[in-house]
Amino acid sequence: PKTLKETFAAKLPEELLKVKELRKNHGSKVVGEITLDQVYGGARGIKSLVWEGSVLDSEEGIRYRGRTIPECRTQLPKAPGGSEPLPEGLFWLLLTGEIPSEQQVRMLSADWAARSDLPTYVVDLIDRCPQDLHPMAQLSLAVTALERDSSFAKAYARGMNKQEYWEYTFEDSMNLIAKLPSIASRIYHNVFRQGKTTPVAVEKDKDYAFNLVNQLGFGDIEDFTELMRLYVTLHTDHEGGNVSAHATHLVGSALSSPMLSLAAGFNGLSGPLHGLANQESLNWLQKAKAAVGDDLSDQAITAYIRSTLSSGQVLPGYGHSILRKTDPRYLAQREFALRHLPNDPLFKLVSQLYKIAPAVLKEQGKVKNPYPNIDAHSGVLLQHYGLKETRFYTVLFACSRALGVLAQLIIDRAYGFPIERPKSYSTEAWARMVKAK
Ligand code: FCX
Repeated sequence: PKTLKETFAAKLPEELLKVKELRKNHGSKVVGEITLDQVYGGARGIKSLVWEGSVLDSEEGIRYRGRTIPECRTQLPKAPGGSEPLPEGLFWLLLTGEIPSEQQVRMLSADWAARSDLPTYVVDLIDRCPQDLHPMAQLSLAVTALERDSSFAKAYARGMNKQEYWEYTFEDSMNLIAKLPSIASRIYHNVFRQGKTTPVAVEKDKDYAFNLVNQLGFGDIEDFTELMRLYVTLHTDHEGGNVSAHATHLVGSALSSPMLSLAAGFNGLSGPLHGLANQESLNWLQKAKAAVGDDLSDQAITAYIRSTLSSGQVLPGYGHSILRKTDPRYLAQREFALRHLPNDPLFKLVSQLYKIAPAVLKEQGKVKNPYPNIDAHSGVLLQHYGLKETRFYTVLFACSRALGVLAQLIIDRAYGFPIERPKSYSTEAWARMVKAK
C-alpha cells in the first residue's frame, strides 16, 4: 500500500488544479462584508482563511473532511482489540481527505515510533528546566530547540526550490509528532515525579496514544489507552481561526520551520481562554467540590456558579466563539464516561453542571453560547485514571493539536500560500474611514 507521503503526493496535482480553477473562475467574487465591530471584536466571523482538514458549524460542531465525530469514531481504523479510533487515522484523513486502511495506519504508527528518539540536547534542556516552570512552557522550549534538526530550515539555507517546501515540512512534522510523547512524558516525570523516574522507551510496534500513556507511566490501565486514542482524536483540529491553529499557520507563512511554527501554536494554546481552559476547568471543579461537598443539589451548584461569575471570572469549559450548541467533542467524552465511569463522583458533578450551568450563564444576558466545550469534560476522565496533575492537562491537548495544525502546515506549503499580512489602521484612521461612509 501507498505510504502517507505517497498518498498526499499523488493527490496533490489534482488538488492544486482545483484551487487554480476556482481562483481563475471566481477569484474576484465578494465573499463577505466586515463591520467596524468585527474589527474591534477579535475578527469574529471575518472569513479570511483556508483550512482543509476541518470546518466548524455553529450548530452541529466540527466535521473532519466532511465527517462528523460519530462518523469518524466508527469509520477510522482501531487498534487490535480496541474500539476508539486511532489518531494516526485522523492525521491521514486530515492531510489527504481519505480514510486509510488498517495496514496504512499500522505503517504510520511504526513510522512515528521509529522517529521518536529525542536528541540528547533536548533531554538535557528539559532536565534543566525548573520544576515550577509550567509544563506548557517547557514543551514549547523543547519544540523550539528541535529547530536545530529542522530539515526545512537546513534545506532553505542550502537554497531549496519552492516545489520542495512541502516535502521538508512533511518530514519535520512527522518528526515533531513522533517526538511529542517522549518530550511530554519527560516533562511529566521531572515535574510530578521530581525526576525520580524517567519515561520507558517507546514500544516500536505500538500506536501513538499507547506510547503516550505508557511513557507517562499508566500503560497498565487498558481503558486509559482507549481513552487517550479518543482524547487525541477529539483534540486534533478545530478549523483554522482558533488561536493555536492560526498562530501555527501565521508563523509558518513566514517560512519559519515547522518547529518554530508549532511552538508558536503551543504558546497560544497555553492561554486560559484557549487550551489552558482544560486545566482551569478541572481546578474549578475541585474548588466547587470543596465548597459544596456532597451537596450536588441544583441550589448549591447554581449558587457556586453565580459566585464565580459575580467575582468577574469566566466559567471555564463553557462558551465558544463559533459553537452555539453543546460541543460534540464534549458529548463524545460524556458518552465515554457513561460507558466506563458512570459512578465517578467528579463525573456526577460534571453532569450536574451540564444540567445547571447553561441557564445560569444565560441569566447574564451576554454569553453567546452557554453550553460546554471540550475542556469542560476532558479533565474528569484523566482524573479517573489517575492522571491528577492539572498543570499537565494542556500538554496532552498539545500532543493532540499538533496533528491538526501540522497537517494544514504541510498543505499550506504544498499550495504555495504566501506570507500572511492583513491590513491594520489606527483608531484615528478607522474613524476617518467610517465617518466618511
Ligand atoms: N463564563 C463567563 N462569561 C463568559 C463565558 C463563560 N464561560 N463565555 C463568554 N462569556 C462572556 C465573555 O467574557 C464576554 O463578556 P464581556 O462582554 O464582559 O467581555 C461575553 O460573555 C460575550 O462573549 P462571547 O461572545 O460569548 O464569547 P467570545 O467569543 O468572546 O469568547 C470564549 C469565547 C471561549 C473565550 C469564552 O466563551 C470563554 O472565555 N469561555 C471560558 C474559557 C473556555 O472554556 N475556553 C475554551 C474554549 C475552546 F473550547 C478552546 O479553545 O479550547
